[in-house]
Amino acid sequence: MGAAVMTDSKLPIDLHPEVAAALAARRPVVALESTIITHGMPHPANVATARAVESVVRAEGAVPATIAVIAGRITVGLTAERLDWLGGVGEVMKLSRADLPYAVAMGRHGSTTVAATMICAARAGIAVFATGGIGGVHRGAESSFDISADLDELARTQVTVVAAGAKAILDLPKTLEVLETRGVPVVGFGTDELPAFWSRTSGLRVPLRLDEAADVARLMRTRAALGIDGGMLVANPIPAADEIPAAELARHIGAALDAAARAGIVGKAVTPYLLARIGEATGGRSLTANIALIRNNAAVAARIAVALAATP
Ligand code: PSU
Ligand code: MN
Repeated sequence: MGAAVMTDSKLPIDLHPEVAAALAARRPVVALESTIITHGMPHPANVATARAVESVVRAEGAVPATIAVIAGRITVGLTAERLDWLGGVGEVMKLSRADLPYAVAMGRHGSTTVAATMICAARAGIAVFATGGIGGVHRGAESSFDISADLDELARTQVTVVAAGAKAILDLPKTLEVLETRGVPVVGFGTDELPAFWSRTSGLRVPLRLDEAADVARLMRTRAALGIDGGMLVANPIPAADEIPAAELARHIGAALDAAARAGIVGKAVTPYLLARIGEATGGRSLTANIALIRNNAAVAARIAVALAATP
């Protein structure tokens, strides 16, 4: 399972030897989250996708570091055995900033959301992270107050997150407003529009645009040089061949939201519930699109990490 490397004497964090070696040599590393494995996709597509995403990162010349909490230890870079186990184990905690320390303190297993993965990546010294889509402001947040902790984390933790925007089940205009308010740069990668997860377009303009991984790396260095805390969102649209048109999805999203309301789904259960309902409603097409977009994000994240490692 790999020797433990303690990066801090008090922090129970284990870096996979390959990840530790890459970080020590300043070679490119990409963090990957695990909530998408335990709560975002059905078994066994979840495990196959997690493996495929790691391969994509490797093919671009970076080392993948999938992050999860295993028996209270923050594990940065899962072995193949552990990835298999996590994908099939069923009930594990979905960890965000609020509950990551609980899982560590109590020796629990947990998968890390975007927020918790950012925290762990930052502690390990990993600057770039790929996911599918970040959490954001939910529709009806004006009454439910449901706003993902991912947004706050982007505002405070210095990790660059490559995602196909925020998940289309959310209120995307409000999500953009919160990111703007909290000073999080939202960079369209090769696009002027905020991608809408399964679709390339949302009708919303992104405030910033970059077309090259090297320019994203340069922006990261400049932010660090300015002493600006917090991360940034690189919004990378799903490849055109894999997208589901937004108009077609709108119906399914509406139905899933209605079903969630009727079933009284709240809190952490909302996003996994909606993703599962939309998967059923689209006959698995939303899952296929989700797999395509996360692979695409992993490739871009790896290129950014490579560019970052190349410039002193
Ligand atoms: N990207 C995906 N599928 C997912 C997620 C991201 O393609 O399931 C997860 C991430 O872990 C993200 C979480 O942090 O969904 C958002 O959950 P919530 O809305 O409860 O904050
Ligand atoms: Mn929420």
